[in-house]
Amino acid sequence: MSDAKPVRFETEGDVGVIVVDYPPVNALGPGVSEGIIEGIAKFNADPAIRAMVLIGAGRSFIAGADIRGFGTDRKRLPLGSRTYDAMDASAKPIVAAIHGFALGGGLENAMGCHYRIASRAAKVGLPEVLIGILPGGGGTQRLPRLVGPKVALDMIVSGRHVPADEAHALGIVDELVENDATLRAGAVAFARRAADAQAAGGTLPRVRDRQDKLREAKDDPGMFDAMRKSIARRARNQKAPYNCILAVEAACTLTFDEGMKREQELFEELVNSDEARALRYAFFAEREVARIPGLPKGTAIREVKTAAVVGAGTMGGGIAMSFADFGYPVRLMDATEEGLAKGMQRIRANYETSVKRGSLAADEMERRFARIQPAKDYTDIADADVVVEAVFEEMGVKKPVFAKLDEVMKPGALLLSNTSALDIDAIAAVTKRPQDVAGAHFFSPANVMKLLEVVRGARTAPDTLASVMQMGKRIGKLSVVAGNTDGFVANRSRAPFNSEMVILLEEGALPEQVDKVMVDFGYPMGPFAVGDLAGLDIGYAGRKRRAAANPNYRKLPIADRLVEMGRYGQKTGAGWYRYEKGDRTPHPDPEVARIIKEVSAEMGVAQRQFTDQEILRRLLFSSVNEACKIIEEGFAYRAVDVDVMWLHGFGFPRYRGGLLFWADGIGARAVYDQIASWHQQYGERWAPSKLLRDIAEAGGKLTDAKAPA
Ligand code: 3H9
Repeated sequence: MSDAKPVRFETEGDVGVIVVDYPPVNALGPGVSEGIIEGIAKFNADPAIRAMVLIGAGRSFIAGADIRGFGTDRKRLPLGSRTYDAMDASAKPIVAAIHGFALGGGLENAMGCHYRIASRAAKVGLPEVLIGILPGGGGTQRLPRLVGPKVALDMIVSGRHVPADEAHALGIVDELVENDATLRAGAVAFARRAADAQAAGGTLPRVRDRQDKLREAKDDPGMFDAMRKSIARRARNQKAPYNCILAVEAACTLTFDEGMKREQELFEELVNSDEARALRYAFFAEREVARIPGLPKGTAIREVKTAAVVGAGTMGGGIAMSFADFGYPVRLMDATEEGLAKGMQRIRANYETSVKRGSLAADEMERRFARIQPAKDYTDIADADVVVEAVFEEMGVKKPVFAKLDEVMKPGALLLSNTSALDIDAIAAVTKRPQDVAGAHFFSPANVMKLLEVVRGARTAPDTLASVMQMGKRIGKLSVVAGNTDGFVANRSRAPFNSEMVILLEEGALPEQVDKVMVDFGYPMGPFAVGDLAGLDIGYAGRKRRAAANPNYRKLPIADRLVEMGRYGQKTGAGWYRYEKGDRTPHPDPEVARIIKEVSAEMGVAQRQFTDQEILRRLLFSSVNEACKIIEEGFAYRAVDVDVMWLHGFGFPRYRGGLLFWADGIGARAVYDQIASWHQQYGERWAPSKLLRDIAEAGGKLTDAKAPA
């Protein structure tokens, strides 16, 4: 960090400009708020200045409080002496000039100003809830006064980013300018007009004085309870969304100053909570995974402008949509004309569903669909910058595709395989350019799921890896690098969980009991219900493959029996649960309970009762142990890689940080001791990871785990 002050003061004739310059995103780091206060005092004292503009340097207005400061003993200015208090007390008008993002404390500062003007591409919002806190800089008191409590509740409880034109329509922003380049001039002109209006006898509008919009709560006092009810499921186990509602409610029932005090109390309840710590960890983990250790500085990135996808099945179609959704022309090919036609139809149907649901405009759908062009054969895709193979998950099918891609694709094209487990080196070996080959494991549905597991083969070139990571970012994915091990990082770390959940049944648990424990923990669905949704035949094929390759493979006879009886899950109306025709609700099935008993008896396993905690720990500790092995063997760089995969690939509850962050909450020592004891009881599958043992013995943290250098 340079010695340069984070806030500087400039003048444009009779307008003082307060410029926040604290890269990369103008967070309210040390000295920023103090600098804004100093600027307001300075320009108020300067008789040559009639009005002020508050603006951000670089790519954003202000992205909010400095999140790194939370959880430390960071000092905060006391109530009554903060930036917005100085704004409220200012005798001269202040105009916030917003470009990029005005988030959290950024929007709170903007709302402290008398006026707000924004560039059309700007976004505003109060996303604090997403990091487990609430807008603690007056946001819960000022926003309801500006837009009414209903809209304020929606924005604050969802944390969503609101585009400038919507913010303008809502009254958050007073005026729009076309682009960032004209923002400063527009704001200075606006400030002069404000000064003229003031000179003509007008008063300065302060958001804190507004009452008109708060009346909405008097007309509809039930809105707060309705909001609590509507979030009950998704906000379970969390406190921040509820404190947000309480704070907005306070804005409607208390005076402004009392409301500010209430906001402060509700903020303090949250800022050091487990929930907030976990969400902050997740926020930084998602950014950390983009950093690839050991990547040579200045590694050139291959620019991806066009894409191709081979295989027009569900995955291939979803991958093609992922490119099209972010503006890339993409060619889709398939082994058969019929497969291609079906694939194109499926894509169209998926888009149409989004239009029907209202999440996609019809004209935007047409633009996206038009970007996906069917390709007749390999020559049609030869000039694409990247090709993603998404054919059947079998080496014998994938290898010939890669041999063909090697033949036709232009030099330097990225050759990616969408595989969830197959050996990427074996795939690369059929080409004469293994340096250009990597795995690109998309999760299903590929156009929806954010995780992209990028698999680094033994010969994948550093610039290939960096280019695929960049490509992932450009198509809206969170890309995480994994090494080439069976199941890579995501599925390998998840595999023991998948076995353990069925083994629990052998010992006396029921699918509905296990599912309830995991839903109560925070998963959107229980693992057995998810299995039924995905189709039980998929896991069955994988188990057969692994059992054939490894005589010590732990078989799962109950799961196998269901599949052999034709119970494939939702698609056959029965799996771990039974389903009514046309309905996806899982119903516990006595027939499944009977099969479980029967197979367990055949296996000679005694049945017993389980506590919820034992179920939870049996499932998650098995994966914690495996994740440690993966890091120890160098297939994941560090703990955040595993945690981000669990958050975005498997629906692990975000407010628990991630698998290894959660385990740290219990403590590496306690986790290790339990695993060691299960090792004694159950044998080899619970053999503890050496890395886990080392961390436990050193009193360390799993989130500090790193691959050997
Ligand atoms: C708040 O305001 C509380 C107040 O109500 C009251 C307090 C009392 N702090 O995401 P990017 C870093 S709470 C510290 O890759 P993008 C980020 O880690 C705050 N650092 O860029 C990254 O660092 P690195 C409410 C921050 O263009 C770099 O900036 N605000 C912060 O994809 C670039 O970030 C939020 O929750 C921060 N506030 O997205 C907004 N923000 O390069 C959080 C970013 O070392 N931020 N960094 O990895 C965001 O949502 C996105 O960063 C943003 C830009 C949309 C702004």
